[in-house]
Amino acid sequence: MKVEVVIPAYNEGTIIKETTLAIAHVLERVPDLDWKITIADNGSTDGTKEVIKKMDNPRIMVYTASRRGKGLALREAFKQSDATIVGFFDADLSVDPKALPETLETIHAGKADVVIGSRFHPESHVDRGTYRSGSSRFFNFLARMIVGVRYADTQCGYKFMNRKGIELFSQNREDSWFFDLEFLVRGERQGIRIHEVPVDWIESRYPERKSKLHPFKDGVDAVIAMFRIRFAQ
Ligand SMILES: Nc1nc2c(ncn2[C@@H]2O[C@H](COP(=O)(O)OP(=O)(O)O)[C@@H](O)[C@H]2O)c(=O)[nH]1
Ligand SMILES: [Mg+2]
Repeated sequence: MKVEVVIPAYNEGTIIKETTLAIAHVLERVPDLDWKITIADNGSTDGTKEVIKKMDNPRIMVYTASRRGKGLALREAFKQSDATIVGFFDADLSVDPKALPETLETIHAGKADVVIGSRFHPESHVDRGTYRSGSSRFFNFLARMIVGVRYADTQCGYKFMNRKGIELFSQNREDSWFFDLEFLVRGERQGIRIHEVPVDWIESRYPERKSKLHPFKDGVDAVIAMFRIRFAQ
């Protein structure tokens, strides 16, 4: 099994090494796994790229995306991958990487084309403030109303897929935060098998770090994006 884990990273220089090592630690212990970790950066100015280069590990690389945007960086990084399973993991390590072996096995065994983490799964353990948790529930409620998506948690920073999922991802057009929603809607329409799995989630594993999300601006953009996605072909 050839696996590539992509970490989208914009100015994550202070935490990227620790996150990468934590994921590598889990991957190293999966038997018969040919793994690689790619940091998908685009224009970080805080030395994110240099931190990774200094690690000097042939399994850990940097991909430099052409423009800003988490969705765009992931789409470009996935496109250049030749792995059989590709996925992403947010740089703040909110999802505990111990979920990885089972996720990979589910896809490898052909039980799903795409596995996505859900913070609303009954078996998930979630450490998250009331405000973030409430706004996330509201986002998912609106997504169900406006776009008609049926997944409980479209935005969790943990999604893995086989080549069918990778092909689906390449059809994405949302470059920013809402690429996940577009991906899932398209997947539902095309009959891709998407499984939601529980995750252990700690919102602030790195207490010093601030979210890159701007609650008001990104909230307004979210509603606009939902309509754009609903009416996109
Ligand atoms: N490459 C890239 N990554 C980004 C960009 N914006 C956000 N990210 C990454 O997306 C992930 C999620 O960001 P985060 O601030 O944790 O968002 P939150 O979990 O919704 O608060 C992190 O790994 C960020 O570094 C971007 O423009 N480019
Ligand atoms: Mg986060």
